[in-house]
Amino acid sequence: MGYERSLMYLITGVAGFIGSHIAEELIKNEQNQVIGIDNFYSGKQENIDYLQNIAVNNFTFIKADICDYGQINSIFQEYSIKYIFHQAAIASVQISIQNPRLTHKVNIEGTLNILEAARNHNVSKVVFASSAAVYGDEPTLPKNELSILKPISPYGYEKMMGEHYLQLYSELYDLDCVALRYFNVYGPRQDPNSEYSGVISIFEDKIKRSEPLVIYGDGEQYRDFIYVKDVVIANINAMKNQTNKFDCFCVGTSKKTTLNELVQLIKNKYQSSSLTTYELQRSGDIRASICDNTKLSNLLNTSNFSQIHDIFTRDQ
Ligand code: UD2
Repeated sequence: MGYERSLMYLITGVAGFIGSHIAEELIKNEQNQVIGIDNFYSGKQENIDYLQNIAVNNFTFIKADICDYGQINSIFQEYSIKYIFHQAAIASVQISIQNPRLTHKVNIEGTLNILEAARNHNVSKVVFASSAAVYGDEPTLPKNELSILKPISPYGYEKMMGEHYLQLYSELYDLDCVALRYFNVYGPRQDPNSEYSGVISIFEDKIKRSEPLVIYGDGEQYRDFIYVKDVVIANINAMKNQTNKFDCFCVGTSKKTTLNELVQLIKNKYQSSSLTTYELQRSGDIRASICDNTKLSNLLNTSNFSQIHDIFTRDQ
């Protein structure tokens, strides 16, 4: 291919929520060549259509499955990929509990396939979508990069294993690797249509349909909600900035929002009078989740993250 290898990116899971936002940011720069892959397990064709519309001949989509090493290897043979954002996963705690063999295959073997392709084709750096799920319900808060890992679902365990594989590849094969532990990510294009979708997308969808909002538990549980555009900035800086051979960052805002506060913010935004009902706490629900993002703030050279209060008092 006639492309400049130094600017060739691969995004796995490019049709998904976060992958499509990373692609959107990268293709704004015409110097960047972006290859995106997805098997549409949860990704959406409409996200690919959107990216193809805004790209200036610098975005190539290939339908491919990270579980198929032959297919992945042939993409690396064709394109001189230098940087990988590995977002593809089955990102559901509940599916992992129901079908751990399936999520193991995608989240661990699929990740290993990407690392193997990276090793065999001289990739410079891999940035991996990890998750706060690696911490499980170990109660010490706020979480930081040195906090104890105690996953309580196959999904959390698979993300932890993914991180361990990245660390091994950095040590054994000199591949630069970064794991980003996403806290609760929200923003445009998040799919509201599953029972286990992000709570913000579910609540916004329900308000638009004038349906009642359901809070599981007393609503005083809290999360560290981070806007997807800040997650994109974290990804791009983790890729471009100097990091340790293997490095890891908590990707959150260090601010907590309770579910009750969230409901009020969303209702105010849409001037909605939708009912809120309270139901039993969801099994396996974690009461509190918040990170200390000092390390990420140092990487980004700012502690100025979008705050949920600001996002919900202006248009997204
Ligand atoms: C997040 C991640 C999950 C995993 C986990 C690790 C998302 C979407 N999920 O799960 O992949 O990493 O963290 O800890 O980021 N809720 C309601 N009503 C609803 C939906 C949800 O009250 O209609 C509550 C839910 O019970 C929970 C909170 O909202 O207390 C957040 O739920 P979530 O599914 O958005 O995210 P979470 O933190 O359970």
